[in-house]
Amino acid sequence: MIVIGELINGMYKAVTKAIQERDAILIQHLAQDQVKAGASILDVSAGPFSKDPVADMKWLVETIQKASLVPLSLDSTRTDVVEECLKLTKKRAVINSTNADPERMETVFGLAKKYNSQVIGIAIDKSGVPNSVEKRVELAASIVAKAIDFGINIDDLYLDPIAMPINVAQSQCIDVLEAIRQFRTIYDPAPKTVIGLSNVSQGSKKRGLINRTYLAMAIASGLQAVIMDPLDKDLVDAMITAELIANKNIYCDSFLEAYRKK
Ligand code: THG
Repeated sequence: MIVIGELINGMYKAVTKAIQERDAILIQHLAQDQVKAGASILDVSAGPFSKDPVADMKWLVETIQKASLVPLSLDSTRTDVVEECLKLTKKRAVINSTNADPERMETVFGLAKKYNSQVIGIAIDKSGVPNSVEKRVELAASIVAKAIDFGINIDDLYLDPIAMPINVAQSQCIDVLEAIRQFRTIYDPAPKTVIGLSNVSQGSKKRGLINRTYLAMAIASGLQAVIMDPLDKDLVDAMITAELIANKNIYCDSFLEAYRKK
């Protein structure tokens, strides 16, 4: 499983405060702790409340890279912000994200070619989040087609069926799992699949339980990458166990320790 650490995001109040106060230490600890816990990519978002996303995101990228040279997932709806950050990243970055809007795909895949980055393509368009599996697959297929037009390597594309909060869109939770299965059949070789796991429990009680149960089910559906909190030990234990049951690793009695040593 490719773990993309979600914690450097202005959606977290403490992170918004650290960005405003330019508290590099807090951000650098979040970066190092997530990498130590198994994240191989860090998602970076200044969040919806940033008044100056260009300056805030550039500061985050530079601050993180002083502490850890880990690939970054540049999470911004603004492509000008993404490009400024792509100029700074020292490792191959992930652009998070394009949707299926033709104009946005042109811009994002153009940036991916120019800066040799990977791309997350989210199955939404101008009319918003689809409410069926079929629509999700149709949008994902249009993203794959455009990526191929641009000469993007299929291996460098992650498809995201967009996980929705269970308290507002309960029936879509199972649709997202079915979309994960079907996305893998759009093209051969198959693009990778990813979800923003914590979306599912936003606004709910027992968030940890919902997150780890959903992740186990998504792994059974073939999920290969996940944006999540790697510091949630119970979640990581569930992920390791689900991957073991999915026959991704060889069983031994100390399978949790063995995975973490890798
Ligand atoms: N797909 C892609 N990118 C994404 C998402 C996705 N990026 C953002 C998001 N979804 C994934 N990251 C998070 C980060 C935090 C939370 C949820 C998803 C979260 N934050 C607490 C909350 O809102 O309740 C913050 C609480 C606090 O202030 O401490 O849940 O789906 N491609």
